[in-house]
Amino acid sequence: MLKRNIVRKHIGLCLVLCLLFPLFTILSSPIKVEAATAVSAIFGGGPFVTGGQTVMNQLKVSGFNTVIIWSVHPQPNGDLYINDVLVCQNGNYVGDSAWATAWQSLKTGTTSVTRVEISVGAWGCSDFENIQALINANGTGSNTVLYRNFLALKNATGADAVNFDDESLYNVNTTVQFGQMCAAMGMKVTLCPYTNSNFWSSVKSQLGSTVDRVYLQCYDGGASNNPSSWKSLMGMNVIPGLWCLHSGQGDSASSVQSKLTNWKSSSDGGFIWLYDDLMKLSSPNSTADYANAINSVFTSTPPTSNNIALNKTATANQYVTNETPAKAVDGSIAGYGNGNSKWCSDNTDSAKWLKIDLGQTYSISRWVVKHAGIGGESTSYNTRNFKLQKSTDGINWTDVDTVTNNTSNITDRTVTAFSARYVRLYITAATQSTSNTARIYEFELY
Ligand SMILES: [Ca+2]
Repeated sequence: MLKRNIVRKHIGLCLVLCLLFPLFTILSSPIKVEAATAVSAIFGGGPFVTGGQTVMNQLKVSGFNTVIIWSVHPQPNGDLYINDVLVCQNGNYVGDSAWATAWQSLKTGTTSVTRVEISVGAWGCSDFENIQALINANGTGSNTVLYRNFLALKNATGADAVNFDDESLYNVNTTVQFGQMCAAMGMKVTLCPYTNSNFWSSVKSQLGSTVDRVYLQCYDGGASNNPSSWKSLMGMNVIPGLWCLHSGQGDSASSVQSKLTNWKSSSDGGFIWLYDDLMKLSSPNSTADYANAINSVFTSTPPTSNNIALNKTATANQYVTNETPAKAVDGSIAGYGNGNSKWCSDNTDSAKWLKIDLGQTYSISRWVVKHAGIGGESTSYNTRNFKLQKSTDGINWTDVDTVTNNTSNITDRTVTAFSARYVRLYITAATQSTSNTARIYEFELY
């Protein structure tokens, strides 16, 4: 509990101090990608409040599918703060309207995010003590200030669940009543234990299916936690969490992937603590790299037997009538004059490109291009210089592999496995000569 407790202690103190000194912030600047069905969650503090739409836009393409804002602090009078910001009072959302709009955007449009959670509690805070006093005084009915304020926060953020991060009170009765209150307003409950398994298993047992996720802290005070043991205690798979690199400590993305692989049989995914630290990192430990590390453990990837580009959506910088982008992914190499199953681009664009939307994220480790010669055309038309590019949003591209001075009819390349939904063939020299016409009979991905 050391490191995290230090962080949390600051935030706990902040809860007290920030009411007087509204100066406390945690922040910085962010990063990018696409999600799988297993849980890939990211906790965040200050940047989720102060980062505005920019942070939301980066989360949407991060590859994380669950975003958890940490943390909500109920006050003795029922007011709700997020970190040091008053957000709900007397049943109304009273925070910044732009912030609520940004949060509501997380699950809309092109995004990897499918779920939003609000996390209550932290080490060194009196949040659950305050909840206990409010419930003891007023109950949990829909007319109580606690209910009305949480409902207002749910509506403002689009939250699907409330994450319970009690690290001090550990009162089963209070926690169960509060959980039932959250369920009554249409939210799930998730638990975030690092210790005190008796308490958490009692809460799970009494709340039943209202609890649909257990985020197990496997860092800091929970560093010795065994997901398999906790799975048995809780009666359900857990979602182990690790702390990203920070201050020369923590887990790299590849270390996250390795640990989660070992825990896979007890897990429904993984989570990363903490976006505030993550946003200071860069590749190979970017936000997207961490999301990919989690997603890749739980994405079953059909190995190399199938061409995943086959009949997927293809677009291009330009094409000649009847020689459409789709003909580069139709599985046919019917030759020129005999079906002519190629994409051809002959305008003046200096770079030609063919973009494939795979419809979902795949892990890819091999790519194949079949050039003009395969269709019986002059090999002088074979593509000379080109690259394989990947993207998680179909807009921003990263080079994966580069081919120069190709003369062959077929290019068949193996690359380090990468995850992407969008892949692009990017051509910088279309032929062996000065002719600027690209002719691609087939573009394949495995
Ligand atoms: Ca074809």
